[in-house]
Amino acid sequence: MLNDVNRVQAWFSEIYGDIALGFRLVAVLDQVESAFQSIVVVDTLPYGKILAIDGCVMTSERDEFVYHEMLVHPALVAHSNPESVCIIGGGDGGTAREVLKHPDVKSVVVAELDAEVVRVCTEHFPALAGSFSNPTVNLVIGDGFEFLKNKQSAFDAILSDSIDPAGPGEILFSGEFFKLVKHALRSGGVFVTQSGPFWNQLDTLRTCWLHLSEHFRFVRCYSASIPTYPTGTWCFLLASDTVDPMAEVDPVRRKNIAARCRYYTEFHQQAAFVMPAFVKEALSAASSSP
Ligand code: SPD
Repeated sequence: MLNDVNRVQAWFSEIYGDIALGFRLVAVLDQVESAFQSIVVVDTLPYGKILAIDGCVMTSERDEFVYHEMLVHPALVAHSNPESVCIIGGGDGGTAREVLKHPDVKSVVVAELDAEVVRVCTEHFPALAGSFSNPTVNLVIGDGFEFLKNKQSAFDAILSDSIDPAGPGEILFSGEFFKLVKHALRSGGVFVTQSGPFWNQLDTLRTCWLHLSEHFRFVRCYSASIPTYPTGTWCFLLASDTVDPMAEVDPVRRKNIAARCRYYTEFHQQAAFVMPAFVKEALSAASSSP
């Protein structure tokens, strides 16, 4: 039974289709209408500060490490020498922070659409946005799709740290975008994109899989447990012509990175890629095995 205190407590909720994911609210810390989207920072009891864009949770202080480690490390550990890395989106800085853990990396460019995201994260999420002050990181404010248009064989790894596939984020899940990615990658390069939950976005996952399979020899799906994202299980797609992340990946590289992580372990290089049978089946129409 609810007591009076519980009755007046407020919640921050993400509405995701027919699902609502709620967090007990402590305070609203920031609210901005940028030229592109609505940006909110709230403080919550279970996950500390949360950044939400257009009502969707992007990151939280307490579980951000899962998403950022898992977007970056399976690909960069598998690549034998990732010197030049491009992040599309990534305006909170968390992905760049993880990329910088790789000693081979000589340059990181972050192409973020919205300067307001960077400003808000610099103020409220210094543990993430602090990466922008590293001299290896070059922050470019502009459209990621346009940014990649002029790039030919420029990067060893491209990481799409996007918002959900709606509004300004939609194009980052298109076949057109994946074609640009292919041209912008050096030979031996690797691409990763966040690709939503398999429970509610299996169609998006499958469509991205099929598009990527048109351009890359290996397309692999993996997942991570992210409690602040709808359904709690989030997928990623990794694509490359030469890098199979599940093949013999140097155990020393795996261990060295795992030693600096809180979620990624050397075993995730295999285990994270084990997908449930129904997801495997949904992806099986594509050209390489899920
Ligand atoms: N539904 C949320 C998906 C958000 C993925 N990108 C988050 C950006 C964090 N760097």
